[in-house]
Parts: sequence; structure tokens; C-alpha cells
Amino acid sequence: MKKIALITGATSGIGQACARRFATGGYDLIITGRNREKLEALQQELRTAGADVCLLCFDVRDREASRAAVASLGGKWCQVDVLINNAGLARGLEPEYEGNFTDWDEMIDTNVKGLLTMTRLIVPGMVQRNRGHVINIGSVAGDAAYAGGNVYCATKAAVKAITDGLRIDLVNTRVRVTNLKPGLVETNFSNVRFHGDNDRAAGVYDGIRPLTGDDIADVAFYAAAAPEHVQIAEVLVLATHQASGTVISRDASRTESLT
Ligand code: NDP
Ligand code: 8X3
Repeated sequence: MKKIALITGATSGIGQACARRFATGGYDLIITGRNREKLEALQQELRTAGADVCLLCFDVRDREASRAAVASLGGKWCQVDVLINNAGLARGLEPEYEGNFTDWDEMIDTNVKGLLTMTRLIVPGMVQRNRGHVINIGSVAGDAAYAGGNVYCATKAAVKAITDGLRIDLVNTRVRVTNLKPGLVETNFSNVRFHGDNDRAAGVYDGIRPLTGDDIADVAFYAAAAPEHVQIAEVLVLATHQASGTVISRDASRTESLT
């Protein structure tokens, strides 16, 4: 039987790339997200690529909807081998003392509480089967705060602590736990952060060749495909000209030469 991966936030960016990578890597997929139309288009595409695909449309901030969605899974779909907790976002880049309460709630409810909800719903089955892998999408932003990053950075620092805690709590099982921490990845992330200001979003990647969702999906797949005794506990993936959350060398002429 093919392995099954459940991916949150599969309608865009890193989540969508992971869905494609795991499908071509021989997995069947449970793709989840808030936009049914996008999920259906992806389902169609992945089926054409040979994967069996189940679709669940819900908001990870809605605990009851998340619970109902997972409870609706039947047959083989109950046996999730890989959970990729990817759904997440940043909102704003204001100084903390000028931050927006709604933005804060959205980040905390999605990046921290949504991730915890999905973990709580899926991991007991993994423990019961003594098999599985949880891949949490953290961030370089969780390693150190940067100007205006305050609450977003805090949510990703929380992802690190939550991931480490889960790994400790599962140490007597064969369930593996990974914190995958990307740096700059060009997705819809910055458009969402700047509330649809696409010019400002594009500026984030000025003069540097950023990572792509596919780059991160490759790393997630590598971690999942590692031999069972190998647990990729944490991995920081940066663009070549990014050294940390804040140290980035921007030179438009040079980025073109990277193949
Ligand atoms: P995108 O904006 O392209 O994708 C985010 C995905 O998460 C979308 O599918 C979005 O769905 C989904 N999502 C957001 N909120 C919810 C919610 N409440 N319930 C369900 N799904 C939700 O950004 P990325 O692909 O870049 O982001 C994916 C993850 O990677 C995030 O956790 C982000 O923090 C992390 N990350 C991103 C980096 C980057 O530079 N891009 C770097 C480091 C980490 P919808 O379309 O409905 O909003
Ligand atoms: C996303 C990377 O540096 O924009 O987590 O916060 S960063």
C-alpha cells in the first residue's frame, strides 16, 4: 500500500509544492486548505500524476471544523504516514508597540494553535500504529527576532519548542519529528504579509535569488524518505546569499548567474 501524506495549506507555495513532490515520490495525498476550488484543481492535477487524492476543506483555526474534517476520513485515509504542518502566515511588519491585534491573533491562531490542533488530531493514530512522521514548517524567523518580525518570529520560535517537545514525547515510539526552517522563499507569503501590496512583497526578494517552494518540498521529501532509523530533527534551509534572518547580500547582477 502506498504511504499517505496529509498537508495543511496545500493551496499555495510550499504546501502545494510538497503535495506535488510527495505525489511524484509515490505517496497518496490528503490535501487540506480553505479554498475548495484550488484544492479541486490540485486534486485533479495530482490524480493525473498517478496519486490517489483526498481533499479536506477547512480552516485550521477552527478546531471543531478541523476535528470534523479529520473524523470524516475513512478507510486507508485514517492511516496518515506523514503530517506536514505547513499552513501559516505572517501579517504586517510593524514595530511591536504599533502592532495590529487582528494580525497577531491570526498568526498565533494559525501558526501555533492550528499546528497544535492538527498534531493532536493526527499523531495519536501514528502512536497507535507505531509509525509516522510529523514535519512542521518552522522558519529562520524562529531562530532570532528581526525588526518588525516580533509576533511572527514568536510563532515560529513556538513551532521550534512545540516540535522539540513532541519529539521528546515520542522518543519511545518510531514516530519521527522534523522542524523544517526555510529562509526567504518566494511564494504568496509576502503578498499576504503586506495585505496584497504586491510591489512591497516583490521588494523582499530584490537582488537575491530566493528559494522556491520546490526547494523546500525536496528537503521535506528527503526527511520523509530517510531510512527509518534516521530522524532529521531540524534543518535550516537558506538561499545561498542569505546567512541568517537578517544577513542578506543583495546584488541584482549576481543573482542571475546562479543556475
Ligand atoms: P503561502 O501564502 O504561499 O501559502 C500559505 C498556505 O497556508 C496557503 O495554502 C494558505 O491558504 C494556508 N493557510 C493560511 N492560513 C490558513 C488557515 N487558517 N487554515 C488553513 N490554511 C491556511 O506561503 P508559504 O507557502 O510561503 O507558507 C507556508 C509556510 O511556510 C508557512 O507556515 C510560513 O510561515 C512558512 N515559511 C514561509 C517562508 C517564506 O519565505 N515564504 C519562510 C519560512 C517559513 P489560503 O490560500 O487559504 O490563505
Ligand atoms: C519566513 C521567512 O525571514 O520572511 O518565515 O520571516 S522571513
